Amino acid sequence: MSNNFQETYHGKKIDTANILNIEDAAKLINNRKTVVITGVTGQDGSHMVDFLLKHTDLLIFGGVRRLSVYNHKNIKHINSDRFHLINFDLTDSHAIARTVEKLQPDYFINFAAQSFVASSWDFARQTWATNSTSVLDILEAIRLYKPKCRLYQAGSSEEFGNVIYAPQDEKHPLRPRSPYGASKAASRQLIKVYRDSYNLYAIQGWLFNHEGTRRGEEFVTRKITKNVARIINAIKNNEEFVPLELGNLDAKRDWSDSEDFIEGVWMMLNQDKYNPKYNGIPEEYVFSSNETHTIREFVEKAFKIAGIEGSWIFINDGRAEDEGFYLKDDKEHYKLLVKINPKFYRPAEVELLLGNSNKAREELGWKPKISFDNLVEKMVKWDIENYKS
Ligand code: NDP
Ligand code: GDR
Repeated sequence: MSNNFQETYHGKKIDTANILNIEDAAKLINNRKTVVITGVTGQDGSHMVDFLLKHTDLLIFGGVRRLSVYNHKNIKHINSDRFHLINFDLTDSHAIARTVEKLQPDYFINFAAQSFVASSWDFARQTWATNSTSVLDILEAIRLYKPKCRLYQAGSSEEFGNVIYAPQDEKHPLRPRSPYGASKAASRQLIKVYRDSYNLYAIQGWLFNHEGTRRGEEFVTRKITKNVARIINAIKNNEEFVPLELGNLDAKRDWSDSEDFIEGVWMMLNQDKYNPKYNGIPEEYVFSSNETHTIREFVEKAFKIAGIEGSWIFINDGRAEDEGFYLKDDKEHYKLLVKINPKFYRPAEVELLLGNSNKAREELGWKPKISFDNLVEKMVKWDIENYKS
């Protein structure tokens, strides 16, 4: 991304001038191999840009949609002539077709989505348009304009939903519990139909939850680590603070590090290179840590890393909402750190996710590097170091 910034907002650079239309982007290609990555302002897309700049010589076009206030903090560190932003919106089929026709990408990595499960009940139709209809548009564009383009579509453990066995592997049936989960299950079916019908290299992994310091602040892990930083800062300064409010503490998730999964996505897209037994038909894989933890455990660990040993205590009659996470000070006073707010409960919950990623480990040689403990520590330390009141 060049440094031709034209405006500043609250002292930060914004790069409106550098977002290319497709025709101008096409002029930059000059026979180079190209990848289109959507969702580059998000967690996974931004890590994928970093990964491909480091490990390949691909020309990278990162799709961003038009917003009134730019949110490019996950990509503002990137300064490379091989990375360019393009105007792109998943809900515009013309934009999708134009992107594939004019850029002729060798890879299309679709990380963009309405990715927040809780909002998918409030915006079910928008979730469907963004996560499912758009995938049909991408598949059609690839079929028509660049059938050799390899497509990665971001699938989710939320497709397993109301699980019938654990750990969940590639054979687990799709039993989504939210409009989000249903939208990803639908895109999986579309991908398979197009792969089988037109012989496309089009795949959708099942990625279990993955997190990190670029994670959006409404997802539970980052919400916890940001609030731990806020609360520890208040305690250190002897200031009052409001407790962190959460919903269901007993849901279990299989959490990993986003950067570990990015490498796995690239392996899935290049099975001819990574799988010695590859037979010309791409496989789909589960990516997971193969461990599960409750939200409660994440809370305990995050506060502990910040130096706070809290305890869960029930007040009143022991309803779920009457439980809190408390800090007892040296004068035997209790301070409420975390409370339950039923507004964060979902209309339907996925209670248990526990993955089995052995197929990816055995066939692709993929292995995660960051453990659950390392992940929590990394996120808490980052948020404490970067805390701004
Ligand atoms: P994020 O929420 O961090 O990023 C989502 C990205 O999608 C953002 O860049 C957002 O742009 C973009 N986007 C949303 N709507 C549109 C649109 N209409 N047109 C163009 N871009 C759009 O998600 P993650 O990086 O965490 O996840 C990446 C993908 O992987 C998603 O598809 C998600 O559903 C899926 N997934 C994620 C998992 C996880 O644990 N992280 C697990 C399994 C699957 P903007 O910044 O403008 O909002
Ligand atoms: P999830 O992630 O729904 O698994 O989807 P999220 O972090 O939002 O929720 C995980 C679990 O925590 C419980 N929870 C809360 N969640 C949020 N966001 N806020 C709270 O206050 C809270 N309290 C408890 C939730 O009920 C849930 O059980 C993520 C997304 O990245 C998807 O895009 C991806 O597909 C899946 O992971 C795999």
